[in-house]
Amino acid sequence: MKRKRIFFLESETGVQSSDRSLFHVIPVPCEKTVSYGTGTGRGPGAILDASQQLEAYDGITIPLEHGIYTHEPVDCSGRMTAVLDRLESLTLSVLSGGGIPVILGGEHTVTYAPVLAMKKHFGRIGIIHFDAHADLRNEFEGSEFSHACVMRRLHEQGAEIVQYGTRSYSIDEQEYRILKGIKYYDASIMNRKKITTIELPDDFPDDIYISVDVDGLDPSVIPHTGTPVPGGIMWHEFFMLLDSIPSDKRMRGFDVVELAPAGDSRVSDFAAAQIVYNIMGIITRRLDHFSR
Ligand SMILES: [Mn+2]
Repeated sequence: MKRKRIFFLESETGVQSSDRSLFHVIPVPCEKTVSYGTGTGRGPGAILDASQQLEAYDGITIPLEHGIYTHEPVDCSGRMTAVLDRLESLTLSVLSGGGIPVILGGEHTVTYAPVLAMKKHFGRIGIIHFDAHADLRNEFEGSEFSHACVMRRLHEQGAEIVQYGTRSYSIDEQEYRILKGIKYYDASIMNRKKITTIELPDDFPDDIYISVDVDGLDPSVIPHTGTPVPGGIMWHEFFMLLDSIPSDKRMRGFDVVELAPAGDSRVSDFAAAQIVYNIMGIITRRLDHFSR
């Protein structure tokens, strides 16, 4: 049964025009290499449904005034590499129109495509990565394009990465981080040192992409995800971190991935939708700091 097309926050905006919208929401209902709990393929639909309950006013401004357009969900049939190719070309077309791509996953593997598109478009790209997991494995369960490998593949492609909230990873991943000088702030370090601001290396790219695996947050905030891990980032702490991103950095796009909707509880779906809208708010309030 084909799902009725839903637009992000359509309840407030109606359907906005594509070429006049700053934000281009791209649903990617992809679930191919999920290893534990399933359901992340239904994540984008659940976020779009929950977005109808958001308030247009986020407590500071009205981010939707900059325009939010929701694309048709990306065709996730066939091989993972084919899905990624489709997503990369759509992201490139959004970027060349001056839009900000907002990717709704889906498993974390989908992050590969928009970041590659950003790298092609901007030359350099830095990823601020929120996750319980490092996603730096060379391969996982026989796949190099597993959700557990996505940051490794991107680092190999020259993307620069800083990780926040990590707390579950292998010794090989840790060795890779150290070998490659990937900066990370594990949840335990953040907690012990009371880290509430984002610190980026001096030479970190000015163009940045934010990748939010919802399991980076604490399961008390977002319980419905494939691989929940205790001890994550709390709600207000998360937005304090995002607000602290240095103002000379340009947030070029972001994703929210790995939501696995429960069906009988809306708590995680709504939290994920609110994260999407709050990040839009943070981006729009920083637009004065740079010309697009
Ligand atoms: Mn994760």
